[in-house]
Amino acid sequence: MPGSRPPADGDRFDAVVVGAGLSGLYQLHRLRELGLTAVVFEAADDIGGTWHWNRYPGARCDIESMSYSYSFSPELDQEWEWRERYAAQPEILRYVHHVADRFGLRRDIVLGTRVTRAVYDGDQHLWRLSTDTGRAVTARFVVLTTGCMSVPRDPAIPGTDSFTGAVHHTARWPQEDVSFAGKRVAVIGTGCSGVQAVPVIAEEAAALTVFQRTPAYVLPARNRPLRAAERASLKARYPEFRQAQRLSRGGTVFTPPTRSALEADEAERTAAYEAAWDEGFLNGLLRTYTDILTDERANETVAEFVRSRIRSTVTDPATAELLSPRTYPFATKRPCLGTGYYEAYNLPHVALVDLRATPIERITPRGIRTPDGEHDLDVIVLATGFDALTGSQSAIDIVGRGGVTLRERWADGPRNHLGLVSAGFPNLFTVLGPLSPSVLTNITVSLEQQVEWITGCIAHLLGNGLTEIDATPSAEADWGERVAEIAARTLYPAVDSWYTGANIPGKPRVFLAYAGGLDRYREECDAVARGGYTGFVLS
Ligand code: N01
Repeated sequence: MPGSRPPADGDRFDAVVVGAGLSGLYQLHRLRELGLTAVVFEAADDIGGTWHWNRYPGARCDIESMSYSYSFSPELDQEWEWRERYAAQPEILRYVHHVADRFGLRRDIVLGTRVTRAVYDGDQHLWRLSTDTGRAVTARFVVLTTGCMSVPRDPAIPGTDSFTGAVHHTARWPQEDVSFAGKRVAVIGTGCSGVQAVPVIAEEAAALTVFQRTPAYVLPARNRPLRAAERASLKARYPEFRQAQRLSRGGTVFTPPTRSALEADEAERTAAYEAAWDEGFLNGLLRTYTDILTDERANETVAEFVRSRIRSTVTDPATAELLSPRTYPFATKRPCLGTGYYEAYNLPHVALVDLRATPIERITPRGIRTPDGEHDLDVIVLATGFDALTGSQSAIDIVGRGGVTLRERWADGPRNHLGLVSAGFPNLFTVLGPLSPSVLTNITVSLEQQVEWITGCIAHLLGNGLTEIDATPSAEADWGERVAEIAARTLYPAVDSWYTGANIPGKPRVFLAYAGGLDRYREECDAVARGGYTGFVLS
C-alpha cells in the first residue's frame, strides 16, 4: 500500500472522507487547504473509485476527456495530455493517479479499509467511525464521497454459484487480464456497460450471446485520437471553457435549443437529428429541440429516428426490431454512447436473446437455461448495473441524533437538504448523492461545485467559532418536494429506471436526482450560503 499511513486506533481527525475516487481526492485537497487534518478511507486496494472498479473491456467515459476532468488547477489542465476524444478507463485511471501524486494526496489515504459504521456523538459533537480492519477514528466532519454508482447490482439469478465457468460483474472486473479467446461468452444486461463491452468481447470470443431485457438507445461515439492542434486550441482558452462549464446546465458547453421539435417539419427535424448523430455527443440528440424530455410526441420523433438508424445498421430485420426501444421514451433511461454496438450483431458468432420472450430460468453448471433450452458457456458477464445514488450511503451503518439510522430515515426515499445534508446527521455531507444534480450532469463539474460548497461551509463554521451544521426538517422536506416537482415536469418519473430506483427490488420509487440544471442548483446553493446557511441550523 504505497503512500498509505494507517492511523492508530482512537485517532482524531478534523474530517474523514469516505472513498478515494474523483470526489474524495478533491475533497481531501480542499480540506488540507483549510489546514485541517483529514484522512480518506478507501475500501479498494487502490484509488480511483469508478475508474478503479469498472475495468471491463471497452470501459470508456461518454463525456469528452477535455471536459471530463478537474478544473480546479489551471496548471493541471495545461500539463495533462488527453489522448482520445473519449478517454478509456486506463487513461482516466492514470490521470487520477497523476492527480494524487501531483498534489501529494496519497499520504492521507488509507487503502483497503471500508468504513462500516459512523455514529454521531451529540455530546462531543463528533462522529465515531469504525472500519472493517478494526480501526476506529473520530472526526468533527464526515464527507461521503462514496460514489453515485458504486454498489453493483447482483441480479441474484438462481444457480449462479453452480456455474463451472467464470462470472464477472462489469463493476467488479478482475485486475488481471480476462481472456475470451476461444470462449463462449454471455453478456447479461444492455445498459451503458453492456453496450460498451459487447463489441470488444465480440472481437475475441468464439461465440457471444447477449441476454437483453430492455434495449437501450445507443448513439455512435465517433471516438478518435485527439489532434495536437485541437488540444492546444482548447488549452489556449481553457480558463474560459472551464468557466462556461461551471455556468452550464449540465457541466458541458453547448448552445441550448430554442424551438420545439413539433414546430419543425419532418425534413428539418431529420436534418437536425442527422447532424447530432454524426457529431457523436451523448446529449447531442437531446439538444436539438427544447421539448425532447418534456413532450412525448416530440420525444417520439427522436426515438423513431434512432430506430431507423438501428434498422439501417443491423442486417437481420428481426434482430433490428428486438434492439429497437419501444417501451420508454428516448433518454428517460440514460442513453448510451457506443462504438460498433449495433454492428456487432451482424457478426455470425454474435446472438441476441430476448429475455421478455424467453426469460432466464436459472444458471446451470454448463450455462444459462431459458425456455428455449440451455446455452453452453465458459464466461458470464453481468452488466446488470448499480444500486444508484443511495446504495453507497445506505451500505454504511450511519447513526445520527437520537440513534436514528440514515437507512431508516431514507426508508421511504432519500431526505437530503440540497442533496448535501440529511436532517439529524450534523456535519455529515454527501457528494454526488441523492437529490443533487449528480448523474444528470458531467460529474466532474458537479463534484467540484459540491466539494467547494462543503469546504466553504466548514470554513464558515470554523471561522465563526461554530461546531455544527444540520439541516432543518422543513427545509429538507421543501427541497424534496422541489426536486419531485421539477422531475414531474419531465418524462423521467414515469419510467422504470435506476433514476427512479425501479431497478432494485423493494427500493422506494422516487426520482433520485435534481433535474433543474447544475446552473440553477449552483445558484440555489450559493444563495443559501450567502444568506448565512438558510434552511440549516448552525450552533
Ligand atoms: O447499468 P444499467 P450499467 N436479468 O442499470 C439489465 C453509467 N455508466 O452498468 O433495463 C436480465 O443501465 C437491465 O435491464 P432492464 C451510466 O450512467 C457510464 O449498464 O432493467 N437483465 C439493463 O439492461 C449508466 O447509465 C458509462 O430491463 C437484467 C442492464 O442490466 C450507469 O452507469 C459506462 C437483470 C443494467 O443497465 C449504469 O449502467 C457504463 C436481470 N436480472 C456505465 N438485471 C460511460 O461513461 C438487470 N438487467 C459510457
